[in-house]
Amino acid sequence: MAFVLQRWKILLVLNIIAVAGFMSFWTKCSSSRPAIPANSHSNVKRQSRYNLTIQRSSISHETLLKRLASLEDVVYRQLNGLSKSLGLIEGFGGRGTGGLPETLSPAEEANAKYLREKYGYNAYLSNKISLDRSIPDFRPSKCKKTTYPRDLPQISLIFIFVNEALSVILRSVHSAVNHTPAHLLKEIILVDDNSDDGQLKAPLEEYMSRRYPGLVKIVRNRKWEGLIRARIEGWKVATGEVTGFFDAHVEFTPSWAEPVLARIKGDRSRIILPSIDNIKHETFALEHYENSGHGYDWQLWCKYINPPKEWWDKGDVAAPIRTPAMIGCSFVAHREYFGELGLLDDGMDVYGGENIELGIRVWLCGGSMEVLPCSRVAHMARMKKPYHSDIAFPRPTQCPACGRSLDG
Ligand SMILES: [Mn+2]
Repeated sequence: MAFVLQRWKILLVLNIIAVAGFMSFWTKCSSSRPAIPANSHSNVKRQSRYNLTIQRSSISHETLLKRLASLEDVVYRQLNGLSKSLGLIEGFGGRGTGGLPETLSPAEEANAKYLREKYGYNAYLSNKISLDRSIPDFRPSKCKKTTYPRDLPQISLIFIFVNEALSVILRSVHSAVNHTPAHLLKEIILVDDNSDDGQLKAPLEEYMSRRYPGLVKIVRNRKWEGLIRARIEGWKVATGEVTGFFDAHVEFTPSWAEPVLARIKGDRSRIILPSIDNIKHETFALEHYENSGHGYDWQLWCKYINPPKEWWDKGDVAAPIRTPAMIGCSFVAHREYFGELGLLDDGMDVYGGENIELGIRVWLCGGSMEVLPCSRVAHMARMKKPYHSDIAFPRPTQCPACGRSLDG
């Protein structure tokens, strides 16, 4: 009997709690919009506080809508691609994936001629290849097993261009972002050396501000400066501890940045050159170049050179290769150290001289220059360059770093 009484007591208490809870919920709901008489002072204060709450709630509502809109934008970009409005393609897969050769259909070929002559490469095909396509990983196998510390200096990537095809510039930027760890990528700087192509003005700016908000700076030269001074203009606005200089017709590969930044962290006076592979200008196929340094002949033409015997004797094909010269389409230097070296000679108008001049400068100043087989960047050698119709003129004949003539 006592047991049954106890059960009843428990049930009664539970019922009272449930009813009390329901009543308090009902009271709260019905008082959510209280009727307040207007002529009481304290009630006016209460009313204004109430209005403020309403206002606050409306602001947060707006913020919420903005966030939803931006989320919608992200989803739109993922599904349709921001580049679609430019007639370009984002995402993985599609034509030219894996760096395989691609060709145009006869119908496409009819439209390709004009762009090929304008840019010195098959720009029509470039527009049909995804900005995010993959390319082969040509690193020696040892590099793929190497690990690097997370704590490396940040890099500013500087791309220079004049009247380059938009899809080629965007692919350079996409592959840089895709293959550089986010915590190491300080910014991307695009230096426009006074292009007259309308696509490289507002459409480029709008794309970058929406696709990579806050990451990309665009520098516009008011007159044609040439690629040396264009690189220097990019360096002036860079804020990363390290600066990387690239043509805007390159594609990066996985883990290209870590070995470079680790070597510069070890010694800031090293100028580092990723190994270069070739993007064929007609098919956009990738061509593997063997490990090599950079030298030059008596006419000061830069050329690939086989690494010295002692390098091969060490039996480590992943080791850095010390090199007397460089290739200007892709080099990385500690930002402040590069300034201390005197940057590049701003008296040079066309390409080629810097490859030799900076090599002489850095070796004379106690630094060094090396190629890294573990860092690979693919570069497209164009059929023609926009800088001068005759690239043999004018050739560099002076070496300011040495204070003497180089024309022998
Ligand atoms: Mn180039």
